[in-house]
Amino acid sequence: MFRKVLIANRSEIAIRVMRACRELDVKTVAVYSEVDKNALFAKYADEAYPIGPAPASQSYLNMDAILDVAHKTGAEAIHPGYGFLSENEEFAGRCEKEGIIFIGPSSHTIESVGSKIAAKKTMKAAGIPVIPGSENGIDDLDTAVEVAEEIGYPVIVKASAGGGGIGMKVVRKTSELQETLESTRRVAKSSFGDATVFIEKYLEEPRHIEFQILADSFGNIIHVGDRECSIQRRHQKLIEESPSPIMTPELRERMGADAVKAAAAVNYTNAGTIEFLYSKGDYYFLEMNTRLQVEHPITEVVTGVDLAKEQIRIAAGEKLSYRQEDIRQIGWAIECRLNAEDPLNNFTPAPGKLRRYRSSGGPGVRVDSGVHTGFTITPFYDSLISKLTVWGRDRNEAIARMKRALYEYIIVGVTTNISFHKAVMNNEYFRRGELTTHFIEDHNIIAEVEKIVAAEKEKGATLASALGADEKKVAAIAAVTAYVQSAKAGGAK
Ligand code: MV4
Repeated sequence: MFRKVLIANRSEIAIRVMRACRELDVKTVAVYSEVDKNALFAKYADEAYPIGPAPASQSYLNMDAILDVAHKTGAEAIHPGYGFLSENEEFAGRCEKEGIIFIGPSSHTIESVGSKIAAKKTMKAAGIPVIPGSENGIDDLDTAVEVAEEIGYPVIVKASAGGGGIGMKVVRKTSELQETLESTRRVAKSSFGDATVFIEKYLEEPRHIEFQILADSFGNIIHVGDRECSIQRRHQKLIEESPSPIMTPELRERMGADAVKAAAAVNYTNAGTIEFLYSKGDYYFLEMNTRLQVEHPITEVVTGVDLAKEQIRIAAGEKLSYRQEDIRQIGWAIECRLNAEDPLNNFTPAPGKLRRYRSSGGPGVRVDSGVHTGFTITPFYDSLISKLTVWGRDRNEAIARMKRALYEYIIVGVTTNISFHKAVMNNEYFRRGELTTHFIEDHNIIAEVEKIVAAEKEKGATLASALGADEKKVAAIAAVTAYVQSAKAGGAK
């Protein structure tokens, strides 16, 4: 096992990885940007070093500065967390060259799934279902028309180097094809430096289902079950659950076996995720994520597997400590991402200082967070405040716990999306497990959020005037009132 690991990330995921290190008796090195000097993760570490100014390009993406700290502190390995350098083949490659172990797959594996066209070809050759479409990049209209007519409209044009939903557009008829081909190529070139695009059948209301993978350096690969991540906004996941409400033992067997095959096809090692789109009873390989994901806690909660510790053990050359038959998903987990953002203003980030922050707890509740009262959420990084994960013996118990926990949160100083999560937990389609990637629009969730926000404001204002409190205290009182009211009402109604 390593003696010392550097964590090249910030906030809750840096803490998550350091917790794993501490349980493994491994010393931790944090690196932080100027605005994170007083962040919890920097204090949690055994050692912490500044790596540059706030903009990520000058700090958390600054390979030279990070590698320099690793060498100077004698860290034997680097855990990249998610985002930032976690799926950067150049960084993984530099670690390999400089004798530092990158806690993730090889730079070669990262590169081989970075191109969507190449990844799709590899998976198809391995016998894994892929969405019908062009085998190669498309640069002329004639080929595009031919492919589109063969698979039938609607089709989607996607950037091969794309990610995060950027560089993809739906085409519903031939007359739109030329313009979309050109515009998608332009976006692909400017966003990813590679104009290559491809075409595939557009699935109208798919569900996003993914499988967690663990693979060691001895050829052992297992899957650690499924997650469903259909509830998202502009390709930002907001709610995830495990298992997927549509999962059956037979489907899990088939998809899980394909996920393992997919990992084997790219010589995968460490933790990874195989994403599938599910539509009308069929599933298709979508892409592979070569990192520990934001939503990993739901898998940990239903399986008992500590994914971060497994990652570190694998990187240190240990064999997988589980066989496939040891993995069982017990009960139900749901994660809500609590962000500083305004669901009533297009989910626009709402950075600011947390004047009060109190999270939830109690039975079946797990909180992964990197903030504290007095901490400022800056516009430089994503606006995650807290990942709230609950476990229940079944889906209904998990939903009831989530509602109870959401009402226990007290956050004053920034606008959050907690109201959005309350609305979803109350939605009849959500409660029935009827999810799609268009869930928020399809069920007019924002109208429900408006009602919740208005009711909570009203409650706060009434109490504030009764107490003769000034304007500034109203928000704080509203938050406390919600907490007290929910306790009185039994919370999870
Ligand atoms: C699709 C699709 C429908 N049909 N491909 C969005 C992110 C990118 N990685 C792939 N995405 C999609 N690809 C075909 N052929 C719908 C989406 C999609 C989506 C996928 C997963 C989760 C949320 C999504 C939201 C909108 C669109």
